[in-house]
Amino acid sequence: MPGTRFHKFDHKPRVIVTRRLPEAVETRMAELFDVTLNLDDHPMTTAELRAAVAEAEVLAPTVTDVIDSALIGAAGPQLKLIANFGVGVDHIDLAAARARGITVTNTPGVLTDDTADLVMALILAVPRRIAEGERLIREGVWTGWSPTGMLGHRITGKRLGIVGMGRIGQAVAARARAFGLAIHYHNRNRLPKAIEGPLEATWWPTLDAMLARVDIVSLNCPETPETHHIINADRLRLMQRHAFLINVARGTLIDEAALVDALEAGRIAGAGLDVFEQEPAIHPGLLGRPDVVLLPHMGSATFEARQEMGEKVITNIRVFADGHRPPDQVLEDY
Ligand code: 8YV
Repeated sequence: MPGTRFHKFDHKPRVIVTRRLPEAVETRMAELFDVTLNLDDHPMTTAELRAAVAEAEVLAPTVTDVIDSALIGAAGPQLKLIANFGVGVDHIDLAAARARGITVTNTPGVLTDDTADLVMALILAVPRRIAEGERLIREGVWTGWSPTGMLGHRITGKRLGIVGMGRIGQAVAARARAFGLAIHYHNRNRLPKAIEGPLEATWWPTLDAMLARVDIVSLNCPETPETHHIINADRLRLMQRHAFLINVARGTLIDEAALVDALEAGRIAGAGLDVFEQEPAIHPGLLGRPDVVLLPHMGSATFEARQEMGEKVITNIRVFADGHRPPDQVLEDY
């Protein structure tokens, strides 16, 4: 029967948090839970994570923790909830969690606007060469204005192709409309007219067809087995030579080696990347290129978002410990 695994805790839940969270969040957690914090914020080793899941009733991890089937297999029977700090859960083996009866929650909604803002920042930064211009000044090599200096490409009137039209994709579309971009999107399902209409958005049932027609591609889908390397060498070949690729979702959506090849061969015009295949390592072929803008996974990096993400983690733990379905449960009831 759905939901039958929820049971009320008769004590403060034993919570282990894997990274430092905003101070107010940690303070509240210490009031509410029997909590262990990671005061020096080091990414936990596998051995430390194994020790944590052997002891915790609730693990509060982040994107830097690999919660794979081996780790879940090492969990003691007391581990009941993985309350992720972040919306993406591709670092957690959901099937393994489900098989062990462990509930998984995330923090959707509160980082949507900030992440969409960063997409717009990259949509502006790459075609308009903003980071390159900034470097020119700092390196002391700017010799002054010239009629043909630092020319980039106009945004207004171009076609934006959004891959994954969920919360963040729609927030990108709303912003991009205000910049005069035409909205195209590829999504498993077409959106209702009530959403498509105001955005004047065009749905493409096949990604390949859309890639060949748009000027800027923004990846806004989660990483899943279906979307892994969704942008590979073949798909990069479908893109137009003047097109730009923006990714603030997950680095593993792109075959990074294929992207470097495409940039080197001039098959696409540039890329704006906030996420990478092997974070924090960056493909060396990207580092020296002037046609890419590289950011350190900072889509949700605002004080406001990180505070609200922490509040969501707390709410999910409290509701779960009270014996109810937590609001941001990732898997269906089972
Ligand atoms: C977070 C993110 O910073 O929420 C996500 O999925 O990628 C980022 O916004 C990170 O995941 C925190 O764990």
